[in-house]
Amino acid sequence: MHTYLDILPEVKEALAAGKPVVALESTIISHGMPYPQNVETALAVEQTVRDHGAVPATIAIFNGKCYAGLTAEQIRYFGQAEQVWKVSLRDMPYVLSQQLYGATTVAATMRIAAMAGIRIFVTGGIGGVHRGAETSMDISADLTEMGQTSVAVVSAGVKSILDINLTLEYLETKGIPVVTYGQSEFPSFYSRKSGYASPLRLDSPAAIAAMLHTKWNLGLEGSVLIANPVPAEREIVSDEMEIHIQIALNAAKEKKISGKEVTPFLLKYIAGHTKGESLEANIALIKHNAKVGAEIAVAYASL
Ligand code: PSU
Ligand code: MN
Repeated sequence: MHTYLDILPEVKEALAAGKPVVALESTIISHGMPYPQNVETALAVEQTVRDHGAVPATIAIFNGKCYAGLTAEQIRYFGQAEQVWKVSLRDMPYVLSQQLYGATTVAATMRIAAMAGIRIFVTGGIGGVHRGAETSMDISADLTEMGQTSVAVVSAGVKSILDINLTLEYLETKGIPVVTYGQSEFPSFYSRKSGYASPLRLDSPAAIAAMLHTKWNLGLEGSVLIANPVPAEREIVSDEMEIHIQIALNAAKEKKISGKEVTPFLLKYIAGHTKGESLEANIALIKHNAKVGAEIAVAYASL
């Protein structure tokens, strides 16, 4: 495994000393947000993790290796380069053996975090079951990976470009606990509401860390989805967002967007048509997730 894994010295030292480490993904940098906000956000998120007592490890692929921990210079590269692959699990062997630059999705980031020994991972939103999946079968590999790899994921819930109800059903099928931090309703990324009750609720990082500890000590492999609602002052009401989502879904259908391009297309389209308001919310919620994720990592490391 070490042939394919390179851990940044600071991250390696923290892991060896049992100190809290938080993994971060890179698809959000290269395919989820425009430049320069993507680079600013990635660096600010790393700083937020540090400010709350943990060591950040942004994960990506290049030179035939998986990197757990990037330098600021490498993050800047991923934010600007044109030829960066969006790498989910199925793409890993190709991108590694071809020595390409790869930004990792939730699924691939989780797997590399697990290889490195990192247990807590912070992102904005996970992939899930797409609307219309009954016929398209478009279900993100993020969900299957969460069913088998023991890395907890902190996100702002599930984005309403997806079918939230079907995503919650799929998480249940895969045995993945879904716990919302501090409220009883499951959040939907831009909004604190979704119309669906959260399967579980916990109100402190310590309680969440205790649940992770219990799950993995029981030998129950797999992830826990920790849903952290967007800060109230940055919330975008669901009805407003739904209009933009419908337009984006229609545009995707018209342009025959398929496969791995669907999610980046929808994200870009919506960001472009909400005059940056959605981008502001996106940045705010991922920073908030970084704070909560670091607090959970600190609590988990103390157990
Ligand atoms: N949702 C977001 N922002 C993102 C993504 C999803 O709000 O950046 C990215 C993540 O990297 C996630 C990936 O793992 O999209 C899912 O892609 P797909 O639906 O093709 O599995
Ligand atoms: Mn898909």
